Amino acid sequence: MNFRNKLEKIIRKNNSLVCVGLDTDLEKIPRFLLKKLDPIFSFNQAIIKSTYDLVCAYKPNIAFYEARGEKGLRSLKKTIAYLRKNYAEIPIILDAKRADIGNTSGQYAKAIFDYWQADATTVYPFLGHDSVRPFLEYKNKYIFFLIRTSNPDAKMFQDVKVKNQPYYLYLAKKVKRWKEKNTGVFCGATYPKELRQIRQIFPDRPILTAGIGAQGGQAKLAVKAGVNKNGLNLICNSSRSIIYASSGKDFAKKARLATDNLRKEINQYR
Ligand code: OMP
Repeated sequence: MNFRNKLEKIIRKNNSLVCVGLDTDLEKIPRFLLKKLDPIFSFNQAIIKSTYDLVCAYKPNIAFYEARGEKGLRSLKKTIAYLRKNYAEIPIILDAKRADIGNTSGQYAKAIFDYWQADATTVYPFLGHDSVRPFLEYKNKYIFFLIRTSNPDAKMFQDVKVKNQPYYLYLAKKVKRWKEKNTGVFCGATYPKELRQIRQIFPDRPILTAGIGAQGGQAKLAVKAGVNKNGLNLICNSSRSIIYASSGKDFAKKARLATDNLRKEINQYR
């Protein structure tokens, strides 16, 4: 099943637009887990077991695993294998934010889709179509183009005027004309006005957003701006405010509560 079908199915099944970000940092996980053979995997496994029926996707950010070298990469591999084996209906977005010349992108795409077995990933589109083509050739997979990032300094370059409009809008319109359709876009939840503009350009494509929670984005504004006309196809990632909801023995239970609270809040505004 391709990413889009998988996503639409799980959104309906779990009645959820919440994506839990598996941004697992050894410094932040409950101390008692450090006794385990693979603390990062044990943490992820517990979070997944406790939230799988409340989410529409999981998004591990590869930086958190690469930062720990071989050990971290092994934890990521185990996490993805665990998801594939036990919760195959839930899409995995491997957040890797790649961008390079086509020849190198081909290797990035191979790594993300063939080796890591992700369903989707994040890519910067601003090098142009030839740079992203190798990703797009994976027809059953999905690519989220970063159009408007969530950080405070996003304005610094993304608001620069290009042909009488901010660069992020110029980029969104250009990307829309590319013939491949296995693409969605990313816009930070911290920028609801921009999210609304981007939804108008892409009336029905899946949009990935992040920034609700730790970065101060408000669910109400982001959801109203970002869902399609059927209240679907907005993937709302939240990482720290869910996975670190507690640093005690009850961390998985508290993560479930945080996920469910966010799910309910989002559903109120869909
Ligand atoms: P929290 O702020 O802890 O909820 O994490 C947000 C996650 O979304 C991190 O993995 C970020 O790297 C990612 N993200 C952003 O926060 N801002 C962006 O502009 C883009 C992303 C992303 O591509 O997911």
